Amino acid sequence: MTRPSARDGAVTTPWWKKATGYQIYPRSFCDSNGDGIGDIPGIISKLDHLQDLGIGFIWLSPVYRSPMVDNGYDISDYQDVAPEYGTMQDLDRLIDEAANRGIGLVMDLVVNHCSDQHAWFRKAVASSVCREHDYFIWADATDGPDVLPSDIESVFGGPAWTHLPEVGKFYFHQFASGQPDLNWQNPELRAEIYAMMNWWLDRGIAGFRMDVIDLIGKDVGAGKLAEGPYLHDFLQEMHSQTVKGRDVLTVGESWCASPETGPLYCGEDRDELSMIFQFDHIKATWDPEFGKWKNVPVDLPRFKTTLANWQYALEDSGWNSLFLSNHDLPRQVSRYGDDGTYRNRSAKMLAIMMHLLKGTPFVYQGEEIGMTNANFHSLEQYRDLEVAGRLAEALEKGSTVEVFLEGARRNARDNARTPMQWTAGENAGFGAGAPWIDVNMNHTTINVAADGADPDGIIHTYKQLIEMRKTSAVVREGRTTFHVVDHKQVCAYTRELGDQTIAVVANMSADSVEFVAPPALCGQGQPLVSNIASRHSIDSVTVLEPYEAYAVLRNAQHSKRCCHQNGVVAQHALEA
Ligand code: TEU
Ligand code: CA
Repeated sequence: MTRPSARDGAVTTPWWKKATGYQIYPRSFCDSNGDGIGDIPGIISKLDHLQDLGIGFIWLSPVYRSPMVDNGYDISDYQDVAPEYGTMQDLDRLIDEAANRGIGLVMDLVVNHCSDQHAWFRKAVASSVCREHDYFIWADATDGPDVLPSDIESVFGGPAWTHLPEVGKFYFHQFASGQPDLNWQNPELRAEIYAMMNWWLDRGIAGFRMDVIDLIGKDVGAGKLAEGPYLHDFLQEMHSQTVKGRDVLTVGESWCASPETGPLYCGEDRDELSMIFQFDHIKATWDPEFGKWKNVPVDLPRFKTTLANWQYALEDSGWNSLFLSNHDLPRQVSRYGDDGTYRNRSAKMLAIMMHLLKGTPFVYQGEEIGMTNANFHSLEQYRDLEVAGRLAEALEKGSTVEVFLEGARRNARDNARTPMQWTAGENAGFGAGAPWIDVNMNHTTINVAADGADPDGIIHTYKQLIEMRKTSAVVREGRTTFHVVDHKQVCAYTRELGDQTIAVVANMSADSVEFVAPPALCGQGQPLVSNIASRHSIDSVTVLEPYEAYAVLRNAQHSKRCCHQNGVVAQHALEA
């Protein structure tokens, strides 16, 4: 295990600032027994791929016991593994086998809500006077079962309240009705959650990714849900009761965090989280009215502004996570690049653009080989409960099935959930049986075996970037400055530390661009990484090829003279 021990005492860079994470969506990663569902033994069989990539930790989407209404984000037992994914023994073996390869395991913690099949909820429904009843959020049906307590809506469509005749009350659920919200106001509930977290930490996991953590401090009566009044008190209490003194990573998912509130979660003096997943740069590309269900082109200046604002907000205290993809988002090459002609080049461009920012990068399974959106053509191919829930709503709002399906093709969550493409063979090498969701037809050309064997494969750029973060202080700590934020095609920034500067330019468009660079970007240096041919300089006028991206490393003397060293030398210069 490369994770340094907290007992060393020395104030060093935390391991997670040098590491790149890799998200596994277990249902879709690798199926070891042919039942069509990915599983833990399947993950173990692919650990060499992750080691080869150089990643430092896995974020494992939920593998707990669950009725799988929302693919495991509805947990019925926090201290057991879903039988379709394996056993606790399998999970312990995964922790060990990953550790043998220097990889930590970060578990998904879903504690804003649980499943309606969890023993807590069953007891809560059976008796209004038991301890567990107050673990959930109830409202009296004063005006009868048809009059909702408030007009709060579920994220998946429909009301956030469901009436239970056997209780005579409504319970609150911000997601599906099978995902009742937990009542964080109850101290006994919080103590149970902390005990559960410690039980996992004692098993040797490397930390937690915390699902919708910005929702736990809610005040439902006041309608204050995200970033509610109790959020930071709870996060500080959680920290002191669980991770304090342990050398682990915590990353909280917060759809509502802003550059103003971001430092509250992860500022160095806050004792809350290591970092958060914020979504400003994702939401910046959605339609103001129909959200992701109506396709609109990416507004690049807006997108860059959000990335820049977050780099600046956490420059001195706090830490960014860096990602464009996860199991809830479309494939990044399809959304921000070109999944046709320029797939290989634009996938590398996005990797270069994101990985050279300050923060901890997260690679979502398949991103490293440029996997694309699912390309589903009928409603029947979708598996996600969100699609059905949101279709009804879009129609009510006056949208059409065609517009909705086009939006879904671009942005539905299932785009990221098709089986991992390992080979060109049957079921893309995912498993022997028919997978639970259709395999992308393009697996015959886009797969791990083909990409890895191609010297020009996307994975090699990922390896290079992941290695740079381990070895280079300027990649990790350099101060970020964005340039030409208003430019409609080019993303450009510099990172500075001591006498070293990394300058990055990325043409995010399918056009060749005559790019006029401001003086701060210009200069000779050493080629660090590129997706076409290596370049030694950014000139005041540079013609960038479609989706071209490259980075140049300069140090004090480079600005004066020309340099003819190659990328290998540059790598050594980084390490110095
Ligand atoms: O996601 C939070 C969430 O709000 C997303 O569902 C998102 O809003 C949606 O994709 C936008 O349309 C987390 C998990 O990542 C997600 O998979 C779960 O479904 C959700 O929480 C509930 O646990
Ligand atoms: Ca299986």
